[in-house]
Amino acid sequence: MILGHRVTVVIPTLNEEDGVVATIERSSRSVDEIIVVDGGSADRTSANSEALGARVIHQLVRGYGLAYKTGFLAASGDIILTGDADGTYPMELAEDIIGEMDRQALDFVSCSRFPLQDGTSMERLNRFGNRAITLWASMLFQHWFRDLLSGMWVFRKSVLNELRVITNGWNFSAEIKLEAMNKLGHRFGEIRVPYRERVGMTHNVRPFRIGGEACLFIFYKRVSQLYRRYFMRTSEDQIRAARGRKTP
Ligand SMILES: Nc1nc2c(ncn2[C@@H]2O[C@H](COP(=O)(O)OP(=O)(O)OP(=O)(O)O)[C@@H](O)[C@H]2O)c(=O)[nH]1
Ligand SMILES: [Mg+2]
Repeated sequence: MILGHRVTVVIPTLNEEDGVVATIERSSRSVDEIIVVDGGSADRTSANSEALGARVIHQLVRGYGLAYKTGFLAASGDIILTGDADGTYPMELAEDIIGEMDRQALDFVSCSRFPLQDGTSMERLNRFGNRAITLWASMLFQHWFRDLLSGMWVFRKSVLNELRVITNGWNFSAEIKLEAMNKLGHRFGEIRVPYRERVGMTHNVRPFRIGGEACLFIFYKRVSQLYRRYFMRTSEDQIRAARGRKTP
């Protein structure tokens, strides 16, 4: 338990036998559960995770977003904390972040890597891509995001009911934050955290394709949101309107 909350850590993995060890070892001893969702690793990722006490779920269908959906369904905590299995995110800061979340009455926190504390922790191309995509989303959605593609989020599991996250691939990370910002309003916030250099080799070998797809997806998301707002009122929108909240 952390500050009275039951906390589940969800970590997606694909061939991260070294990184997953660094990630689990850095997680706070006070978390209640660590779920590793493995996308079919051919190395010792699963064995290393189990040896450190994590519960490993083998994903049936590949995909970064699907891994998270699988992990969220299995999580028993009332707070979920996520992070890449490559030792880049400060999992050890769970207590500080949850404390801040309670203080600010936030339901979804995205842990921003920017401004980078250590300039060498992220390759120049990655830094440019992350910044450019974040700026693109900020302009389209008229909300100043600091880091749309951070892989570390801390949120109350109950808010998942309010979010409509349709993607199962890499765009899941952008979409869950866009949804949280739109649907939760002031209950969404970004908190700056330190970011470290990756442990183990990268598997994300197509940055231009992934970056291009992210830009198109963000555009699609904005257009579909505006379309729903002006032309299509779903029962979900009606319920929200009846509760007196702004339609996203
Ligand atoms: N379960 C599962 N995990 C995945 C899949 N694809 C990627 N991952 C994991 O998702 C996390 C994020 O992927 P990364 O390769 O770190 O992506 P990135 O942070 O954009 O790239 P780096 O800067 O190289 O770290 C890592 O822990 C991967 O192992 C998948 O299909 N299934
Ligand atoms: Mg990573």
